[in-house]
Amino acid sequence: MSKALDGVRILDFTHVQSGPTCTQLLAWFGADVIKVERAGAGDITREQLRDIPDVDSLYFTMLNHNKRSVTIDTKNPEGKQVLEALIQKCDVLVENFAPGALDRMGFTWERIQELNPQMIVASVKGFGPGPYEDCKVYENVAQCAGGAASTTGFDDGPPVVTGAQIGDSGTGLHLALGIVTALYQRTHTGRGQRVLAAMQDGVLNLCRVKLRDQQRLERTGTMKEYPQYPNGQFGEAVPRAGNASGGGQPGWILKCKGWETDPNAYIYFITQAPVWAKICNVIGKEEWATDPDYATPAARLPHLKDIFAEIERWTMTKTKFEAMQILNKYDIPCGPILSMKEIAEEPSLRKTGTIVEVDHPTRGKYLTVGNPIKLSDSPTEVTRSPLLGEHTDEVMAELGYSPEQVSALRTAGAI
Ligand code: CAO
Repeated sequence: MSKALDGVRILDFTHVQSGPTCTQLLAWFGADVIKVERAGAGDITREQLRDIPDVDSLYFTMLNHNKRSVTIDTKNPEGKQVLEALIQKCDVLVENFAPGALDRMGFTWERIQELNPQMIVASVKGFGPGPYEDCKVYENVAQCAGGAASTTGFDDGPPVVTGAQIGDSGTGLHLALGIVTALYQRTHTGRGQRVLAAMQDGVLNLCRVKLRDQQRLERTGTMKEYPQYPNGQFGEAVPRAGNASGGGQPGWILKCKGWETDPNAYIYFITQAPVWAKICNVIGKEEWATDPDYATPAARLPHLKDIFAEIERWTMTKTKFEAMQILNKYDIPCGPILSMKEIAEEPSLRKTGTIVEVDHPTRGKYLTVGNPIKLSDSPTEVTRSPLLGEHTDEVMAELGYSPEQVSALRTAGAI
C-alpha cells in the first residue's frame, strides 16, 4: 500500500529530541528520511541514558525509527560537497542546531536556495527573533519560558515542569505540520520556503487557555473554577491550579482503594453538570441533587473542595478500575491515573499500534510509542532505527558516487 508522503525526501539534520520527533513522524507517513550524522559520534543521544553498554540508547532508538543514517563531516570541504548533492536531491532539510550553526557550516538560506530553489528549510529553535534568539534551549527551559511551568503545580509550591515533552516533542509536532503545509503550498508556487517552530512559541500555543485566563483574571479579579476560589487569593498572574480541570466542568484527582501503597491508585473525576444527579446517586448523596446549595453548577463552585472530599470517600472504597466501570455506566467522565507500567502492558494500545514492540540487531526487543496519528490510507509500520552510518554506501550510490569515490571520501574523513 502506498504511503501519504511517498516520494518526499527529507534531509534530516536533526539531533536530540525535538527535530527527530518531527522527522520520525514524516518517516512514518512514508517520507524517505536520510539522517546526517558525524562519523564516529552520531546523534549525541545514541550514547545518552544507555541501559546496555555500547548499544544505541532507547532515547535514540525511540526517536529515530524508519530513518536511514549516513555519516558526513559537513565541515570537511569534500563532505560539504556530498551535503550539497543531498540538498539538490531532497525536498526538505530539517534541522535543530543551535542558532547560527547551519550558517557557520556555510549552508545559509541563500546558499541552499542557489542549490535547490524548491527546498523547504525547517528549523526548531528555542526562541523566535528577540532577546533570547541566540540561546541554546532544552525541554524544561522551553516549558518555563512558554508559560507552562508558572501555571503547573500547586498554589503553595514552586513552579513545576511536566513529564510530557511539550517543548521538544510538542515543537517537533508543530514543525511537522509546518513542513507538510509548506510542501502543499509548493505544489502551486513551485518554491521552497523557511519554516520555523520556536519551542517557546510551541509551548505557549499549548498553554493558550492560560493566556485566556490571564485576561479573564485582569478583567474580573477572580476565576471561579480555580482552587484559589473562594477562600484563597488571586495575584496579578494566572496561578497554579493544581489538578483543577481547565474547562467549565470542575475536576480533581481523587484517591482510590490502595492509595496508601500504590502511588498511582487515583482517578480523575469530573463533576460534569448534566450527570450531577447520577453522581449524587452513586456516592449516596441523593439530597445534593435538589439542595439549592449544590443543585446548580454556579451554586456548587464555592463548595467544590467539600464535594470532591465527599466523592473521594466513595472512590477510596473502589480500585481505580472498579470506579471507572461504575462511573462509565452512568456516563460520568473520569479517567484512571495509569502508570507507565500499566500503559506498557495495556493490550488495546498494542492492538492499535500505539505501543509497538520493535526488534533491533544489537539491542534486541524493546517497546516504543508508535504513530499516534492514524491514517486509513497510509498505515504506519514501525521499523527499527538505523545504526550509525548504516546507509552511507547505499545513499552515496543513489547520489551517483562510485564505490572507489566512496572509499576515497572515507579515507579523507569526509564521510
Ligand atoms: N559534521 C560536522 N559538524 C557537525 C555535524 C556534522 N555532521 N553535525 C553537527 N555539527 C556541528 C555543528 O555545526 C555545530 O558546530 P558549531 O558550534 O561550530 O557551529 C556543533 O556540531 C554543535 O551543534 P549544536 O550547537 O547544535 O549542539 P550542542 O550539543 O552544543 O547543543 C542544543 C544542543 C540542543 C542545545 C542546540 O542544538 C539547540 O539549542 N538547538 C535548538 C533548540 C532545540 O532543538 N532544542 C531541543 C533539544 S532537545 O530536543
